[in-house]
Amino acid sequence: MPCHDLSEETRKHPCYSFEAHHQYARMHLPVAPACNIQCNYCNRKFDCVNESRPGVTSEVLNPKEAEQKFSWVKSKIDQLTVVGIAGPGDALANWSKTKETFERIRAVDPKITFCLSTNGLLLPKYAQEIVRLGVHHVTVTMNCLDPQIGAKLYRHIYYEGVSYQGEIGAKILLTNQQLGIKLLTQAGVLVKVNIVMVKGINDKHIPEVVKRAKELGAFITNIMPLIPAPGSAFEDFPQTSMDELNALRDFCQIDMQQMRHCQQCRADAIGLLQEDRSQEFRFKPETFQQEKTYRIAVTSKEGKLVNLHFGQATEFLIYEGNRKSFRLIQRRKLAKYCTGSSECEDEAQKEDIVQALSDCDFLLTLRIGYQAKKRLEHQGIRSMEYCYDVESGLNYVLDQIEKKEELRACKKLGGAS
Ligand code: CLF
Ligand code: SF4
Repeated sequence: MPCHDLSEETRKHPCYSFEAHHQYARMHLPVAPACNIQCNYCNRKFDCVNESRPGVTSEVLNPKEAEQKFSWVKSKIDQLTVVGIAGPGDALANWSKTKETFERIRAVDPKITFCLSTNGLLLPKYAQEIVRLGVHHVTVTMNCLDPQIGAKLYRHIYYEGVSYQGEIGAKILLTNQQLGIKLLTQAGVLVKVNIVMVKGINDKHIPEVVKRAKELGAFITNIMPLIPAPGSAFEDFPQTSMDELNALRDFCQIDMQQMRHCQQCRADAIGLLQEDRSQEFRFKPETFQQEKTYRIAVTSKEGKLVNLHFGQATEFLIYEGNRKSFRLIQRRKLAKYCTGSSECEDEAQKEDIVQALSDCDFLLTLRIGYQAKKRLEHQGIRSMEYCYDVESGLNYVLDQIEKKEELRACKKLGGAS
């Protein structure tokens, strides 16, 4: 893309340009539920519609729904210039969903600017693909450079099928963040580095982080206050004071341009930064709910019955549909997840299989082991065990979804009374 197009995109990007934020709108598409790290300031389970902070959303969409919602919002908000994927988990931990969403949107709108936000763990792996997709604005949250500080900020990371804690985990994350930022900036992507300021943990270290961001070629840094999320490890920490935050921003401004108009948006935020309209654009039953479709991977020996263990499957039947009908859209050939005790140790292969299914919402299978189930959940794929025919199994999945939604609705009613 020629440079003047990039500067035009940036001029109209409400987060990258202070002048743009009063005029131009962005929408976040919450297609990325899974996360591969645990920051001590985050609790993504807590869904409060009045709350505004990253990681929170009132709904999770699949790529097709995201495309529908984009078209809907675009028809209502003329000044929409940016579509971003910012969770509620990590955009890259849900890569196939993120990618499919951008591809679908590009097919219906060749001009809209793409943006994504990530913790950076998988940036070295996906930087090239990000560039190829035409994403020219990427935010990486990089809170520190020192693994000792990182160990206080991150409970664990989940990388290539293994969970790491403490300084070892932090070191992998911090290394990948820096390498990933470099790969992006070298390819001409404008990187914004977000830094969460946690008093007593990384506040004194932040000027070094800003300097490093500059060396890596970042465009701007955005030092953000800690908002203590209920249920998170930092829930009792004090919220960062604006005076301290602004003093730090002023200090760091000497080295690097500072963003000062961030609203710490929800993962489903829509509209001008200062005027969130996400509630106005919640999925309406009459427009979307009936059309809500699911993608379900099924394990079957011959295609009629759900009669194969997840670990033994070499082919997954991929169905897409809703209550009205399901259609077999693909037979996906993959290696066996588990073929015997020795091969069961092949973590990379297991991870590849999970990644290859990451565009699916559910797995319908005869049996699945605890570890495999957890690993799929990390990718946002729920597994359900079943043992009759495929058709009734697909409906069984829908029944379970409806039951869960009813339960959630009852809980909300109970809480309000
Ligand atoms: Fe979204 Fe982030 Fe893109 Fe903006 S938000 S992915 S860069 S389009 Fe903006 Fe929201 Fe602050 Fe993020 S105000 S939290 S900086
Ligand atoms: Fe939460 Fe984002 Fe951290 Fe994941 S990377 S734990 S979603 S704040």
